[in-house]
Amino acid sequence: MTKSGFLEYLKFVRTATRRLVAMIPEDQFNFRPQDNMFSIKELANHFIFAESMTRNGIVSDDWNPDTEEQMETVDAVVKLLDQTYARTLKAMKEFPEGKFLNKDVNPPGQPAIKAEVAFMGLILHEVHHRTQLFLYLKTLGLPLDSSTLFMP
Ligand code: NI
Repeated sequence: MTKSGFLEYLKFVRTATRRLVAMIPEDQFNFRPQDNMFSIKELANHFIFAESMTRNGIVSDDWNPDTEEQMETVDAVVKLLDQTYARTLKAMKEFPEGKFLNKDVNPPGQPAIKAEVAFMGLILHEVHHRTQLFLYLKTLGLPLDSSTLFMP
């Protein structure tokens, strides 16, 4: 897929992800369904960190996130999500199409993959954890259904 195709798909995915993150009740930010599972706070921070880590790896071979600071409130995590997305859009717009399709990148602990496959992985990771967040919020009684995830 072309870079612009991926960015369009990320926009579609991100719209619902942001909607869900903004719905997190502040007083449930530390909720976790089981002791061995992410809390909502850890989950939201985790997939935002993963986005900047993967984007930085694709663009500059630096597999570090923009920040490792955990956001402690829902407002702060929404702001970090928006800021991270803006940086991803800027970085990807500046990244040449030819490199997007052909550059080999080396995610830590994994075999080399093409940049576009790594970017696909970034989106897949978000969708995976977004579904997890959806289930957490539904478990807490929020009025969610499939339209929450798939309406533009
Ligand atoms: Ni993950």
